[in-house]
Amino acid sequence: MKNFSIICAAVAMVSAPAFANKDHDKGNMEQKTQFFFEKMDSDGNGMVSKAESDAFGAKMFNEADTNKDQFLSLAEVKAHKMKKKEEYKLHQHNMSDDDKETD
Ligand SMILES: [Ca+2]
Ligand SMILES: [Ca+2]
Repeated sequence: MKNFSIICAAVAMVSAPAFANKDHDKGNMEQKTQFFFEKMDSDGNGMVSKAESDAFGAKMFNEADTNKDQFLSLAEVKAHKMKKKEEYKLHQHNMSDDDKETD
C-alpha cells in the first residue's frame, strides 16, 4: 500500500502540469472556435446556417487556392493554415489591446 501511495503522488505530480496545459489548450480551442464561428456567422444572428457554412467553405477554398487552378495542394493548405493562424494571432493581439484601453 505504501508503494501505491508513492505511485499516486508521482502520478499526481506528473499529470498536474499536463492537465493545466490541456486546460489552456482547451481555452485556446474555445476562443479559436468562437473566432471562426463569428467569421462563419456572416449575418451575426448567432447561428451558422448551411448557406453560411457553405459560403465560408467556398471562401476558405478560394483564399487557399492561391494559383486559382481550382485545386488545393498540400502546400496551399499549409500556407493557408499559417495565414489563418497569423490572422487569429493578430485578432488576439487586437483583443488584448482593447483590454488595455478599458483598464
Ligand atoms: Ca447566421
Ligand atoms: Ca491551387
